[in-house]
Amino acid sequence: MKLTLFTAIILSLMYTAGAQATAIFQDDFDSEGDSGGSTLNYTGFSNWDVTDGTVDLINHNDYGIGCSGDTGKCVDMDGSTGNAGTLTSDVFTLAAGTYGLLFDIAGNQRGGADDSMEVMLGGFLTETFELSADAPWQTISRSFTVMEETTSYISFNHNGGDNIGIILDNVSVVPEPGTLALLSLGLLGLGAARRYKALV
Ligand SMILES: [Ca+2]
Ligand SMILES: [Ca+2]
Ligand SMILES: [Ca+2]
Repeated sequence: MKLTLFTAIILSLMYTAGAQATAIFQDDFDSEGDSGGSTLNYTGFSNWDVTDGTVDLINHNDYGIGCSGDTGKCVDMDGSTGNAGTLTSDVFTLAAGTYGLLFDIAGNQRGGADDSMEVMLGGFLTETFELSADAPWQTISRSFTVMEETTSYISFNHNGGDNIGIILDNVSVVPEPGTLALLSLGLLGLGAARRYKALV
């Protein structure tokens, strides 16, 4: 009986930790540009600057490109000027803790050579992704830990420039129940276990 109560307390604490995971940064590109249309060499992003080259804003199913979730808009990271783009996000603040960077990428969906794109989150993450043209949509998820409050940003830097690039959608940064949260859960659990033992 008491063990069940103990389990319930821990589960509710874990649920609380999960429920607090509101996004620090989130963009699905769906409200960009003209309603229901694509824009080649788009620069009007709400949460991003095109800091090098060009990118195309794609409305789902235009140019034979399907966006993530088969709806809305997404970004062809190699625009239409022969110089692939770099998207750099607005700056956001990260308190100390563990976070997840999540984004959806797919191959260019139009054939030709493999594409390569470097993804960076401030000084915390850097990774290069190589995708064949027919690579299906996939959600990439990477964790990183911030030791003290800082500002940061995300950048996606596509290599080359043949106007046919990796497709990007659904970028977010979310807090994870990190080391500190797990540690405090463990201490609470230890305390509860001690109290339970004392009652036996
Ligand atoms: Ca989208
Ligand atoms: Ca393009
Ligand atoms: Ca290409």
